[in-house]
Amino acid sequence: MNVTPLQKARYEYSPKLPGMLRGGISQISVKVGDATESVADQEKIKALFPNTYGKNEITFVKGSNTAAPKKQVVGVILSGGQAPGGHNVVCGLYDAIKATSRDNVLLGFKGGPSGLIDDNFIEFDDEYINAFRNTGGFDIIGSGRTKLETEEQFKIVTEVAKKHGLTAIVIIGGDDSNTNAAVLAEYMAAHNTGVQVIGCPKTIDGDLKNEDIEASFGFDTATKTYSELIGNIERDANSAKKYWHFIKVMGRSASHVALECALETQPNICLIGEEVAARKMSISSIADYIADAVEKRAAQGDNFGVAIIPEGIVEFIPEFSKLIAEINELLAGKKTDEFNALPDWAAKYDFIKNGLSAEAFAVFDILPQFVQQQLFLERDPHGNVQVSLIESEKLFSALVADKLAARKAAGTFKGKFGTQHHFFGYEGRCAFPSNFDADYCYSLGYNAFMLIQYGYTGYLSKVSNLSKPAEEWVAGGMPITKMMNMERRNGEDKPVIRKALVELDGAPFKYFEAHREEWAVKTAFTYPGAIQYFGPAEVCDLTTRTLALEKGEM
Ligand code: FBP
Repeated sequence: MNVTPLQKARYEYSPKLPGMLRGGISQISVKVGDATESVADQEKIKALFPNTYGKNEITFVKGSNTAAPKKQVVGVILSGGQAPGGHNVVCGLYDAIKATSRDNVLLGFKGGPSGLIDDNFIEFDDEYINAFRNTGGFDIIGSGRTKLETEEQFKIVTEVAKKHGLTAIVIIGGDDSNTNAAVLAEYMAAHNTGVQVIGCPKTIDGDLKNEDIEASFGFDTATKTYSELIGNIERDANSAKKYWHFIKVMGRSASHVALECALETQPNICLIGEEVAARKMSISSIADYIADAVEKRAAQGDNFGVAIIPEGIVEFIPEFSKLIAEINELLAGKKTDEFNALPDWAAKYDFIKNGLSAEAFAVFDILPQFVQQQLFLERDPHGNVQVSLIESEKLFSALVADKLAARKAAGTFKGKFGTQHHFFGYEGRCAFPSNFDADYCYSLGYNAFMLIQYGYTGYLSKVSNLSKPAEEWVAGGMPITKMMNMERRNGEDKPVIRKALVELDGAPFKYFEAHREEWAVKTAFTYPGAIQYFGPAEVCDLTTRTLALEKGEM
């Protein structure tokens, strides 16, 4: 393998562990905390998880290791979208396993959860692992989005586990994958398989967090990567002074990524989906809001700016969600064929006009034609509109252009409005993990093995106090059932980990809200620059603004 100088230097980096996990496995003892309850729907969750519900919170402390010695054969999977640091979770797990006994084994199941079903695996050794230390990506074993959730799948996993003599499975994933980890843990316990299941909190979207999990890994690196790029664009905009840049950033179900990037770069505009939903904003009112900033800046001679748009924005706009629901209905079943057989867009447009309610059609009709067509062309295997494929950065720049044209005609807007569009998503998911993510992930993996060694199952590896130096981090575990509630999913009531949306009364949003009016009109851009891996801690080990604000440290 060709190795770049940075890659080589990162191989040598020693991730920092929380103080209580330092000094060797034999010096890690366990402190059992309080019994837990789920965040809501306690009786229902308890009934669904009779073997794993209500377990105690766990913290590791310095002291003699009292875990009963046994040979450990652990299987690990990476699940869902890539997030920087995933390799280090595997490395931390491997190092803890091997530090306990060289006879212990770590198997990596390939291509995500389906690797466990297909029994597609490799056994890790030092040489293999060393080539992935402190690097980005999930290519160490690959990832996938197959869901492990049916009884049939659990039976197969049990067979695979039996074949390899697995003592534990570690699932590295987001809220859905860890919900499934909890269900698998319950199944394994109910069937006396002896297989423990431990989860690790991953997702660049930042929406797997709660009072126990302060951050999902990957959020730090991904937002720093996007913020570097946004800062560079801001500087370009401020140099050339001729474009408004519309930048979409990843984050389908929550706007944490957009918010963090805004806190890092102080753009003129940043939309927050949760606020749009709470204030029931319409497409037109959002376009007006942006156009107002363009007009005010133009009046002071600044015909340039930067607007950040979260990937999932359209689903937060109530009238847009209703439109999508009606389109899905309109094309259900055989009607898709009927629609596709129509000769041209004019005929299709008539079909749509006749099929939608007047309210939904009014929304459809203000969309630029390329978005109207995207709504009908890009469908998922179930025939539903793929909202994530809608180019919302182009949608809003087109709507703002319409608004400004009308204002120009009315004589209120006298400036220019040249635009550029960007989508930052995949650029950040496999970046070399920041020191924070490298340390956090390694600690999560190392800690996951401590939970296994002490016999716990159905727990999420928990490392907290993250805004402090790693020495002061606190390592332990929390029963996944504690984070669950019942939600309606695909027409059924299901126990799930509650997804964390941006809280409009939380410190990060409040900070943004207090400054955005000024940022909208002034050129208040800030330029974070590239992630630094070597150098002073105040530059290299900085966590996110979101975390600092949540912890009251900013
Ligand atoms: P996870 O929730 O699995 O961590 O993935 C998040 C994400 O990166 C989103 O931000 C993005 O919308 C999505 O994955 C893209 O998915 P895909 O890789 O399937 O295109």
